[in-house]
Amino acid sequence: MLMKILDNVKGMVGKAVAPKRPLMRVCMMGARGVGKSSTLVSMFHDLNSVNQGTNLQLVAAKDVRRNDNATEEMIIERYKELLNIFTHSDSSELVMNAGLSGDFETKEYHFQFGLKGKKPGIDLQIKDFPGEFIKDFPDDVKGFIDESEAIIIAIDTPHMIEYNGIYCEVKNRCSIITDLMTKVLENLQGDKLILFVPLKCEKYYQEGRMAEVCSAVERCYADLIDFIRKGSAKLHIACAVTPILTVGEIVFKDFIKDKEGNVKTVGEDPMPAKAVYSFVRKGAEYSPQYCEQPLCYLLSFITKLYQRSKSDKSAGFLKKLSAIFKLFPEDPSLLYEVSKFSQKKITNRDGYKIISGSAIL
Ligand SMILES: Nc1nc2c(ncn2[C@@H]2O[C@H](COP(=O)(O)OP(=O)(O)OP(=O)(O)O)[C@@H](O)[C@H]2O)c(=O)[nH]1
Ligand SMILES: [Mg+2]
Repeated sequence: MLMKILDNVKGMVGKAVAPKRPLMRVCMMGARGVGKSSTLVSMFHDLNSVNQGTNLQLVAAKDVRRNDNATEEMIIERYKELLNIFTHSDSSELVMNAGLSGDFETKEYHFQFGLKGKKPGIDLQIKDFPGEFIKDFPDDVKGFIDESEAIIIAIDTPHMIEYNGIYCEVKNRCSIITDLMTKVLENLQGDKLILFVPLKCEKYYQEGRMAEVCSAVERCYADLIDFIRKGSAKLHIACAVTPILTVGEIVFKDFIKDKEGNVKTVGEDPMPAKAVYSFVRKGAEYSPQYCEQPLCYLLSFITKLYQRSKSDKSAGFLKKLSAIFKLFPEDPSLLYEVSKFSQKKITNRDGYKIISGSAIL
């Protein structure tokens, strides 16, 4: 009897101390309808193409508690919704009302990656909350920022650029985001990667205006960027502008106008009632571009921090990522492949720019 109890206890202890896979957390940040969820779908719907030409394998994780493929199913479902944008591309010039519907609850997506043919080494969790949360549940959002190693700030580019940017604040809520981010960064406990990701920027890409998009980000988020560059935690924050073409072959045309020819607006702080997009050609197709870049940046950030942790005694700061740093010495080939993948990152063209922390990017 006693032996049996002891055996059970041993089993429990064994389970409790079983090494957990290191976890990296990413938070999609942004106001209502700027394109957070669409970006996520474009980043992860085609894992084969992410994995192509590398020895790394990124897979959607099964939810072990519920034993289902929630992440994969959510991505596939939303991918279909996103494709609806192109339903009439063979017969119409204008993009009809289509695409993703807004979110009302926070969703978590789980992935795992590691070397091809081996057990996954690292868990990746992405949190996607409804844009309304930045106003209605700021403490929750601060919690998400705090717990995440990487924050992707999604930006609606036409609202940022058109009409001299007068609709940027009302759509993108730069000042609320700046406020939330700085409050968390003031008490930074671990290193962070912050990516500003301008979206819906196909028009500017085609017109060769991506440098202008990047400058607009620097202007609209000047206070946050200043804080990142000069604040006490500057050595621990890596930050870059990394635009993505979420859908491709669709360009911004204008905001819808009223009879007098003025931009039709809604709400107390006037926001354009509707943005009008058009297909670049008959039969336009879904063709996202640069969607792998946030991942390249994330992996680059991790490998650089790891290298620094070996030489730098301020490594106490790195405790959040220490599980990954324990993994790399045990598995040098994983480190090699991760850093190889990360070298695909773009740094100085098409609106890409490292803003701060180049030593850890
Ligand atoms: N034309 C165009 N439309 C896009 C693009 N990305 C997203 N959209 C559309 O913009 C709308 C909002 O996108 P979402 O991805 O739902 O935005 P969100 O930030 O997740 O919004 P909430 O969940 O409501 O906070 C959807 O109708 C999308 O289909 C893009 O790159 N180009
Ligand atoms: Mg959403």
